[in-house]
Amino acid sequence: MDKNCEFGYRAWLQPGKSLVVPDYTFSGDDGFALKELKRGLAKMNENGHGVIDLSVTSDLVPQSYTITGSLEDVVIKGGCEAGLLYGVYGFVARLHQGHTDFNVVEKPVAAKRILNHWDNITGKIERGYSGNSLFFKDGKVGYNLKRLEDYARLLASVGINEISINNVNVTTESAKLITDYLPDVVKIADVFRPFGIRLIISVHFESPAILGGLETSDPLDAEVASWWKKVAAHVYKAIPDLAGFLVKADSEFRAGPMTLGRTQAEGANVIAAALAPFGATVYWRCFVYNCMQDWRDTATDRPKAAYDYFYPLDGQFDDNVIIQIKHGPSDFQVREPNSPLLGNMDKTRQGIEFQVTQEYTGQQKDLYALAVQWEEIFDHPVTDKANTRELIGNKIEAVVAVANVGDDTNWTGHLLAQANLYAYGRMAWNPNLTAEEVTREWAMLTFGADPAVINPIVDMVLKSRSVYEKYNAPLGIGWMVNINHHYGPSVDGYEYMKWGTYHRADTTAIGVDRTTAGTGYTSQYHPHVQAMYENKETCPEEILLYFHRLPYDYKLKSGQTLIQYIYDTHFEGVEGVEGFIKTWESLKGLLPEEAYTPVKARLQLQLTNAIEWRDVINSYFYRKTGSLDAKGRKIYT
Ligand code: GCV
Repeated sequence: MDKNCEFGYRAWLQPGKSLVVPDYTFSGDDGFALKELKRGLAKMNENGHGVIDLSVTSDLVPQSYTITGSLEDVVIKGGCEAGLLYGVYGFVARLHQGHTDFNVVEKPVAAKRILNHWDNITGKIERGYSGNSLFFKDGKVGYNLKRLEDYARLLASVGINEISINNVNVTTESAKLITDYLPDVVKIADVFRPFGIRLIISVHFESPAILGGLETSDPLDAEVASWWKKVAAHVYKAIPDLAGFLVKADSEFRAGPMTLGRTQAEGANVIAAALAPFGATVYWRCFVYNCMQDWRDTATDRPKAAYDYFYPLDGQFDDNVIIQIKHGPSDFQVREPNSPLLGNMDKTRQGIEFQVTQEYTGQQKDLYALAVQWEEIFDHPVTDKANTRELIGNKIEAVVAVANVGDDTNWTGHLLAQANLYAYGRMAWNPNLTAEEVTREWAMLTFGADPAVINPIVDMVLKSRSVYEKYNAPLGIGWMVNINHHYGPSVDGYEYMKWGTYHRADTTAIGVDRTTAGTGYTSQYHPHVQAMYENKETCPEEILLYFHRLPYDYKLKSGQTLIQYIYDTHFEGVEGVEGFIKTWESLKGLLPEEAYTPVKARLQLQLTNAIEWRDVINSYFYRKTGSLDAKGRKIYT
């Protein structure tokens, strides 16, 4: 690799060349964790002597770890090999953050911390913004072994413990990962296993027909059931610790049980029955909606779909099915309420799905701190008793996200997008961590401990979600993007299409009334959550247009009219990006050139994008309303 690119490649696992640690001797467990520990300490400076004792103990619960003692005498214990490994990474990370005394007790809140890759077997990545797949190349499994190991290390260091390797949009070719290509998947599993990471394979719902040559894939057909059993036995013989299968069915033109007159539960259970003997899980996605809506139809409301399909099936899913619910009812927009399915369905196991890849959030050209959004999502109430954070580790046992990596040297394209991957792992491990805490950790591990460098970077990253939101679609309305690639503004791009994503702006008002007087979406929530959204006064203002149709002269709490709010935020968004550029320029000379220059270039791209958003949105609403900006700024007419 080009020497100049090593910084980005190492991401948050920098060697810590300026750190001073004792010359350690090691005792206890001498397995993989010790190897990783030695690697983590390798480039640090030594002074004096110290000892580190490593052990796996049944006194701790699996995956947990403790670190105790002082710099010269450290004891790291894990509840299992993976727990010990997390302890080792946790210890090295704490050295980078200047810790010298250790009294650490760590246990992941969510047992399953999962990344889904939307990698196609062609080598391209659906919604990928940082190069090609790390797993596939030219229509086959194809990877660079060293690179996969380094990737596994990055993921394990933040506690990820399961990954799906192929896109949920499974093709007839990628369907063969459970048959013809299985020997190659075995090799990938071998790379990730020492890092405590188990693989998941996305499977095609119609595999019995596509791969098995059966006439149907009907889940209630006996031959279909026995086909899944036979294939599962074959797969588990090859990869006994495979975590399970992931399925996208009846979604976006993909067949599924409903196509065959069966329920989502019947579809999931036929696969679950085949995986059950191996203790494996079916991850069954709930992203099911009518993607052929007529825009004239105002009765159908897409956000209601997942709840309508799944809620009545509570209690019907087998024990080894986890339903995987996108965090919001739309599709990873900048601002959405939480899905009303979360925490509901008492008799069904649940996972929450996020997107680390920045599909609607700037595509790793624009800076966007997902951690800030996740913190808000965790704060949102979903049931009468709990917010999402409180459900994780209880009702919600899996935290899942779509990966943002590819074969770009720095993994994520935008160097600062590494913060999102880091934050995802840390917040899945512990959703009580704040965006500020994880961003600071990431910044210190990546750029070193100098506050003059770290503080401005942390500040800028934390502001980036709000800045992006300001120049994007206003107040939770979403979707005003280019319909194909989802980057950049196209206000009516989705408006007359079949996707069920309408803002319905006219000359007097904008938004869809989703209250009980409107589409009734709010009634899917628990009563006090419903009451909050139902009423304009109590609905959080930043999401007002998700729930309410409002006139442009509607007065917000600040006293601004809605139209003036739209103008103001769009000017402010551009100013925010200009501020980022200034901040970044102030760091010139303090950062490695390899970090400084490409990030500067991305910030310039972001500025162009923000200006485009500002001008398109402001013109659009000026033309609709004829309202001038109260502050007399330039709006293109
Ligand atoms: C993998 C959105 C994305 C699709 C994605 C889909 C999903 O519609 O644009 O690329 O498909 O979500 O989550 O299944």
